[in-house]
Amino acid sequence: MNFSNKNHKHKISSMNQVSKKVILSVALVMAMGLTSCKNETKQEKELTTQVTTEVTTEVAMADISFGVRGNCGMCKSTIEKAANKVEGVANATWNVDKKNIDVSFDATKTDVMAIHNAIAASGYDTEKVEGDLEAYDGLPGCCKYDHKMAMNQ
Ligand SMILES: [Cu+2]
Repeated sequence: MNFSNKNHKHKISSMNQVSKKVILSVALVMAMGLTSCKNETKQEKELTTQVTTEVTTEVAMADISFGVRGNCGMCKSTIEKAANKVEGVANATWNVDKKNIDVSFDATKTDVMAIHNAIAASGYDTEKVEGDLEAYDGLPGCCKYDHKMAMNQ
């Protein structure tokens, strides 16, 4: 009687150990599954973001540099303002010594000629479009540049 009772107890405790082990390993597998799922989702998101950024940069943004005549700081302000007014232009910097302008623009929104035309409309010659004469007449005296001035110096 005593003996069998002992044996019975032993059986129960070993059963408990087995089921504990099973539960633990199931929990472990589930936890690992969850973790790896989360990681995959994160990685996928990161990849998608990277690709989108690269495509946007490659397809949309363009940098150009072309000649624009002008004399001084006021010319710089007028020329850059005219270029920046064109929708899609992100940045325009005119160089007073070199007589040229660097423009970054979104090629899906505008094109090079639209930028030339906008600058010419403000009275300034570009290497492709002559400055509007009426606008030129309205420029301050210091800005009346020489129409034969060399560009891209
Ligand atoms: Cu000027």
